[in-house]
Amino acid sequence: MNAAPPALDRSLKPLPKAPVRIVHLGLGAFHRSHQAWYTQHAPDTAEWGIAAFTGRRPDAAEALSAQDCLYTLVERSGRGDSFEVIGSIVEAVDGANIARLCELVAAKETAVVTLTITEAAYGLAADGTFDAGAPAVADDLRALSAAAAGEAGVPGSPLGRLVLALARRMNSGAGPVAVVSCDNLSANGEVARRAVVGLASGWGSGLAEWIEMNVSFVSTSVDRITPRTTEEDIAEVAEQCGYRDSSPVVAEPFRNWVLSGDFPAGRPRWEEAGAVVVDDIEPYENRKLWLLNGSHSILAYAGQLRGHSTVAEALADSACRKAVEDFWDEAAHHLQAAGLDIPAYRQALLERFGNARIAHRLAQIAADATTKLRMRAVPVLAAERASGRAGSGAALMLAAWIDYVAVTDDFQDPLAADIRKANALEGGQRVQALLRLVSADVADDPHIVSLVSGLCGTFTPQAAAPTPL
Ligand code: CS2
Repeated sequence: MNAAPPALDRSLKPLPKAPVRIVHLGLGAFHRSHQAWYTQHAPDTAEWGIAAFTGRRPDAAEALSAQDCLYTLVERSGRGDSFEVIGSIVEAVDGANIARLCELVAAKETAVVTLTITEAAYGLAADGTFDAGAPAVADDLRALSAAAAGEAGVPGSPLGRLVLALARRMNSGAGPVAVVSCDNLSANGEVARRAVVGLASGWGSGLAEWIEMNVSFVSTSVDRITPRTTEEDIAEVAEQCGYRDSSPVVAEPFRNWVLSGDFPAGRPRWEEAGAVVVDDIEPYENRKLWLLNGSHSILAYAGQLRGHSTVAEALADSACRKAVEDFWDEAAHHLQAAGLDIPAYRQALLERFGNARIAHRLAQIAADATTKLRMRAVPVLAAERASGRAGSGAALMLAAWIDYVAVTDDFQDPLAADIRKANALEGGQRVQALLRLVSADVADDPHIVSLVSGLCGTFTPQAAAPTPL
């Protein structure tokens, strides 16, 4: 019998441990395939270590800590896999360890706080504003005001925790810092600012003002398809690399990072690893959110309705592919800025989505629809209607979601209870109530409600195998 391979640690891969200068909230696969990769590949990587905090559970931090915070990035192309050990995360911490978060954010050496906390964690109302009345936000506002008064108060959300930590930074005199949202939201820096400043009102005593003066909120567009790691991936790393890694991460070879904003306390030279720094991020953000994420949402709902479970399978179904291409045609009308090269971007997406070696689960993409559709379908629909066209491609994305929630109860969404309530209604009323959870403007337009109602039923479950193109 073969002996088990040794566990991955720094004796196997002697990567230097850089000092913590970046604090990250949301230690998940995407952070590890994206920002940690860019930090490792920056020329000044030896000066920039990341302390990454988990969200709800400690598991990922425990697993990573047990192997010196090293892990394998499996870059999976259509032709094969390549393996690289990433060492830019130097500390992995349970998100509930608020004392450590405060200590690190309050330290002078910390210059950057990055976020991958999911779109749903920014406390946005359906109209895109910060929702102080949402239950989780209200709890955090109370916890922050208790903490400010010296009483026991521990915010539960990542941004609530960040605000507590920023209060410590204000008091420590460590000076300005950059907060960099890496979630798929348009104007994510501005959204993060609104949420953080909104929550800081719970603390009182000048924190919101200090944040306005000292915290730079950087907007970014982030891209790298990173499916959930499977047991097979773990076994493959053991076999190919000759060590045991409990936490490898699998990603496509493609990666992209566009950033816009100030870093008052410095940052790694990410641009030398391929990141792009721009003055106006909006065209890049829209290109990515509409063309990539929008078509992902179409494939997630239409694809599952037609019996598929991965992006590559759904794209190989001509009915799903047509819906994607129609939506892209619509979105392209509103992506006219110089240098966007939409035809090349679309072609690259077809190749990326078609990489069948990446098993990107549609069920994973289908989560948090109400927040995602607001960024992916609604702006294109609004722009199309403002240009005098129907916007059927974007409306079909909404219709596919509406059909999807009719046939499954197994969905994750911040508004899951409201979706279930709306689902109990019939016909046009049901469609309108569901649309209202995404956007009041959409739900209040009778033409859109009837357009979407008419498109419901487009994707019927298919009995046969996907139609080859
Ligand atoms: C996906 C994204 O789950 C989703 O909603 O659309 O995670 C997508 O894979 C990434 O944004 C790719 O960069």
